[in-house]
Amino acid sequence: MKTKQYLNEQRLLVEKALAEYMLPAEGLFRQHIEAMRYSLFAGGKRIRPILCLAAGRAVDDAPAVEQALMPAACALECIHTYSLIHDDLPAMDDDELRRGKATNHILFGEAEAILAGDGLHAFAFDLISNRTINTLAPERLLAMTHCIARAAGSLGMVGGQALDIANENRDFPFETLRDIHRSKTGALIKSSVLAGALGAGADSQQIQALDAYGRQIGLAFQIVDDLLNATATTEQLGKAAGSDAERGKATYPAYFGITETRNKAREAVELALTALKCFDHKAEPLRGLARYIETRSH
Ligand code: GRG
Repeated sequence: MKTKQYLNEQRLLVEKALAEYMLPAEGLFRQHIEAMRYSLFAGGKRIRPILCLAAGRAVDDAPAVEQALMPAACALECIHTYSLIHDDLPAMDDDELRRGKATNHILFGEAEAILAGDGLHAFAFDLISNRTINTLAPERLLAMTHCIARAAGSLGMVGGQALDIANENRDFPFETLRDIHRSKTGALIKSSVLAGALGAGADSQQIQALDAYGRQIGLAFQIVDDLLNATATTEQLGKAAGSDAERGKATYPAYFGITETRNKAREAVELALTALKCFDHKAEPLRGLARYIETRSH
């Protein structure tokens, strides 16, 4: 199956599951849940949940496994969406456009947007710990929960954002940029792969290989994000293009120029593909995803 078709089918499956799991906007907390739903259903490529499902398939392609991974896959999307809402706030990147629509705080106000992000963050762990929708063995769920919580927190995404903010308007060595990318964006992407693998019962050799794959595609994803910010249009991206240069942000293109940055993204994807050597045809979706990450246009 072509990667484009696979991505489309998986995205629809994830959206169907999100629609089933997500709290309805009714009752006492209607307005708050409305704000959460607005960003969660505003579109988005759903790459993190798709990676989780694809990593599970690489280990065990029984349809029941994919079904069993769905709550965790959706939890990853909730965490990602919360991070986007908070990242867009005036205190952070102060953006007005996300996924082609007004950002959460523009529509609901700053306080509501903070709470919508907080609500989605907590809801992610509600999903992954809810026994009525999870069929995986408790020890697998616990391992996945720890993997995702660690990646989302202070040693991962939140830590990376803090490092990014602390270094704004400063000159810093390339190694710091690499650390920011690895934690701010890479950690949640890598944990999406590992959570799928843990849920599907991967052995230690498979975990080691997927750890390397996840690290490389996480890096490639942010390098390409830097490239797109510098080269694509706001219409293509559904978010402000050229904002990194405007803010004088350190990025891969700022360090290396466009051509060398493209080479670095390709190198990371090649390393990711090499890491999958021990997997058979069941890892084909993961291979397609790595190539897609290098060539994506938004
Ligand atoms: C805790 C107050 C508080 C804030 C946290 C953690 C955080 C703010 C922000 C996370 C950092 C962040 C948003 C990194 C950018 C990652 C990135 C490249 C996002 C775009 O992801 P895509 O392209 O987006 O997958 P779609 O819209 O397709 O889902």
